[in-house]
Amino acid sequence: MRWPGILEYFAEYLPLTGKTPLITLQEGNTPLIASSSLLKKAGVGGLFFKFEGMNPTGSFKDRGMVVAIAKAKEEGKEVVMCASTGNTSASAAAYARRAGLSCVVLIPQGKIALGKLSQALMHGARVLAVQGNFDQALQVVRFITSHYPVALVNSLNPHRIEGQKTASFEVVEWLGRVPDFLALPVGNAGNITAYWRGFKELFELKKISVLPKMLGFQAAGACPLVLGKPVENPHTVATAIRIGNPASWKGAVAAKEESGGLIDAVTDEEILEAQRMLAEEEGIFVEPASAASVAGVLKKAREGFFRGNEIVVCVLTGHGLKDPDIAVKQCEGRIEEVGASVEEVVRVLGF
Ligand code: AN7
Repeated sequence: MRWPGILEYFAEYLPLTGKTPLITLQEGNTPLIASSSLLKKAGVGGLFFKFEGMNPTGSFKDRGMVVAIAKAKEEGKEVVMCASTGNTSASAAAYARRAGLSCVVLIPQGKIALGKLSQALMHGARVLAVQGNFDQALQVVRFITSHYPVALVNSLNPHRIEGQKTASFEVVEWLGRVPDFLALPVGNAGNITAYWRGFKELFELKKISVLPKMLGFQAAGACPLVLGKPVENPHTVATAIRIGNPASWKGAVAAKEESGGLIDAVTDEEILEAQRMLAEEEGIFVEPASAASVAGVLKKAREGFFRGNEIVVCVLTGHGLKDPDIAVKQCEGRIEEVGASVEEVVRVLGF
């Protein structure tokens, strides 16, 4: 059967009306991949990767964006706008074009990964590079979208959260049970809010009888939820989660507290190490921010947090091709130069 995308497949769980245009790029239905090698390092009963980088624009943002854009179109909006560390802008630009809307994105100048920038540009968005960070850009966007006829498509838009919660439905459906722990990177905190809402909704509908514990991981240089106060100048190699004052702060704290989970920080070194391990040992290429979920689970495993029989799902939020610069920079020394002859290549390989 053809996968129909989020709006059709999850219609009964979404705020759709008869007038909502059912746009789609066939987002959702992403792989839930069983870990082989990292499972041993984590020392748990089961470790699975929900690879959201397999969505049409390469990140989880497509699930919520398709809902937000469809509702903006339904409401007669012609322009949508967001602030973004990159993935939201790529998704907004693609879905806006799909729906025939104009798109304006505000990105922190010099701090967005090349793949994401290329997407926003290619999909024809107006790209404004703001001389400031994400948090400042979001403040501008919030003001403009509440004073001008422009639809806000950041995750402050409740339709974004509604769409993103569908990932938790897929986890339960494909796993055949509720995981004991759901680990994910946290930036603006929309996604942890959305997953928790999804699980709670299934619980209230009596489709599941237990809830997972939510494990959120921030970068150590951008971990306001761990510190309990905003970070004015956030910094991390994982530019996607370089956010100092998350919009869904309350949602993240509620997810942590209600589920009995935690929000912790991982260093840039731990993030990059997890990114390399995923690529080298599991064959899965994710962007640095996405590796924060795995870095976090490995850190907790070292601390003796797990008993050993738990089922853990790590959400891998974005594809590795989003940020080729960081990837190549880590491996540059491995490129070997060689002459264009059989003898040369045989010599270098030592055959
Ligand atoms: C790969 O695109 O905030 O906690 O503007 O791109 O829901 O913000 C991206 C966030 C994790 C954090 N992983 O999710 C944006 C943006 C990746 C991301 C997050 C983001 P939230």
